[in-house]
Amino acid sequence: MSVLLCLSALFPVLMATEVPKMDCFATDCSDIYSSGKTDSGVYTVSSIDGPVQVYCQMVPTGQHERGHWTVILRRMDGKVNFFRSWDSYKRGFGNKEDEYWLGLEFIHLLTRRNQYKLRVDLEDFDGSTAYAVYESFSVDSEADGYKLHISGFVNGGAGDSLSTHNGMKFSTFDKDQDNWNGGSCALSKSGGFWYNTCYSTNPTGQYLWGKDNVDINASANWYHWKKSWRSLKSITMKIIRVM
Ligand SMILES: [Ca+2]
Repeated sequence: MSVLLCLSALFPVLMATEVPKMDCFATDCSDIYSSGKTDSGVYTVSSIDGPVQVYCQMVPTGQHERGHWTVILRRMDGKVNFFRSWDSYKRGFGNKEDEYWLGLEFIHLLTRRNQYKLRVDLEDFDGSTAYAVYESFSVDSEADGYKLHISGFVNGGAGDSLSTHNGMKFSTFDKDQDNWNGGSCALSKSGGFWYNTCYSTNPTGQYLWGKDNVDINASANWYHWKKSWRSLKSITMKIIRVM
């Protein structure tokens, strides 16, 4: 599959197939940037399982979060349903121009090969923003439950709502690997995540458009920013290669 797409990118007339922004040798957005593509947008990178589309956020030098970020999760308008099965979270879903989950298998393949840093960007419905950085981020294989490893928290005003999820396996409504013996966090909190008993952040929870008079306990939130389960307007999780 990937070989075919690479051939079509190299010989578009022969293959009669247009593959925009394809780079056969790019594994992530740092490689895309190195190949001369400096605008943010959706690009196609390669993995051993074939081509993968990602949103690359290219932040110019001179800005605080400069770099070439590979977005692994984006919530921004509630258009996509994130209450999905194990297979969906494994393979990824959504719209790369909009809301999506990149997929656990691809995230694992990336972070197995190189060392990555994670940044989480938050925005509330009043327009305030905050972020959190974890200097090291990796995800184990499916055989190990796609277990999360993070360390090196740096506070960008958001506080640390992810360290309680460190070392947890991933859970969905059809695969309960959390630490709550009394039930399923994914089922109770309407998402898929590295749930513990259950969470300090629930970025794949329900999108509530700021209507916090409903079930905010299952909302898309990040508790330590405002010591509240209030739903957020946007949540972006993105990674960048550091070694
Ligand atoms: Ca459980």
